Amino acid sequence: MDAKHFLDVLKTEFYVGVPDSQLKGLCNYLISEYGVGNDKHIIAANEGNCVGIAAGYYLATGKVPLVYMQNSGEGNAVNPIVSLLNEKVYGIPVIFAIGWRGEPGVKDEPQHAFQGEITLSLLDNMNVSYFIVDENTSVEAISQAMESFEPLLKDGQQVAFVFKKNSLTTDRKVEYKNNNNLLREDAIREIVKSIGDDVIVCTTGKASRELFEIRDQLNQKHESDFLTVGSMGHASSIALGIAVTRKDKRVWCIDGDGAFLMHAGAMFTNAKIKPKNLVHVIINNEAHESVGGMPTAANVEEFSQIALSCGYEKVFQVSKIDDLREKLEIIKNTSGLCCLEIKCKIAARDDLGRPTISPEENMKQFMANLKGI
Ligand SMILES: Cc1ncc(C[n+]2csc(CCOP(=O)(O)OP(=O)(O)O)c2C)c(N)n1
Repeated sequence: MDAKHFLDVLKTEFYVGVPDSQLKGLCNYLISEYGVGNDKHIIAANEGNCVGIAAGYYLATGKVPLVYMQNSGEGNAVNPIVSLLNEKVYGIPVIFAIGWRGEPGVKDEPQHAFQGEITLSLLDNMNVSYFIVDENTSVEAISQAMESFEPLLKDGQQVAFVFKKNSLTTDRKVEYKNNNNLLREDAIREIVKSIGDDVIVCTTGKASRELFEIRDQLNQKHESDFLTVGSMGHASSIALGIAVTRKDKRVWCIDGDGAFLMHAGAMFTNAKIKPKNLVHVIINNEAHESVGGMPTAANVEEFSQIALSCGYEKVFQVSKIDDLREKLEIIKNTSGLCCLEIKCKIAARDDLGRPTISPEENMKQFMANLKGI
């Protein structure tokens, strides 16, 4: 179904979400129609923020907003849904559009499996009524679903449309680009080549897929890398937990700007603890490249300066490979909590694969390696 036809039925006038590859049609339509970061359409740092913003819109207008997200974001949204929107609290009506990754019976990546299984029951538990949309769902069916939702919304309840794969499209073309030249994959390769057997905790999305393939290309094992395939935004916290426990090992967190923003409070915790052996790399392409290139929530030129303000001891920003090489040498030869921001373009290889070992195997190898070194 065309995203425009879907939205025409809803008659909503305000949209807030976190981008999702399965909702690319909706995201691209909204961006081409309304732009982003204004009084019509906002991309938020995380799905809980989306719910808060939507609630604010309702308080200001009395109109029902649309919140869009991948089902992996349900967890981030649970608290404000049940303690803010729910009719036992304020009773704020919201329509959700949820991309259903890991739908039972449909092949998908391991991090989506359990979330996919519990997607609908989580909605049930939160008293959010839902309608499932697939490739063949008609606009009439959406209209009927909306008719049945109307009394619930009037009653201050929340409803959801859950989108199966390929069920939302758009013919609008949006080009996502920035002014940077460095490719994320090349930056990650440079880090891998430079850091010997130091430990890496890598963020959700294509960065981890690239890291996995880079190790193969270099004939190296995967045992030094923890791939944070799910739990977007928590890579630097995982790295912190390792760093404080293994003070003898340098730990590199490879973060994305979208992931960093999703749980930006982690940076403050890192800065408070100040492990001398933690290097927080932020690949800043100003975009959610892994799910289609949509812009991230922040308009931040220099994440490294934020790190400095938080209390990181050394901060660097690079946008060229030579400069990256040079800064990696400096970081390796000093100690202290460090942030290395790498400005990258919004791009990835078309033939990028996925890790060929399971998360469980990744963890086993990682732990065995950490124990032995
Ligand atoms: C809680 C949650 N919300 C949304 C997603 C979907 N998702 C996976 S990767 C990604 C984009 C990550 O962006 P960024 O950290 O900037 O890295 P990039 O892809 O640009 O390298 C998103 C939104 C997710 N995995 N988890």
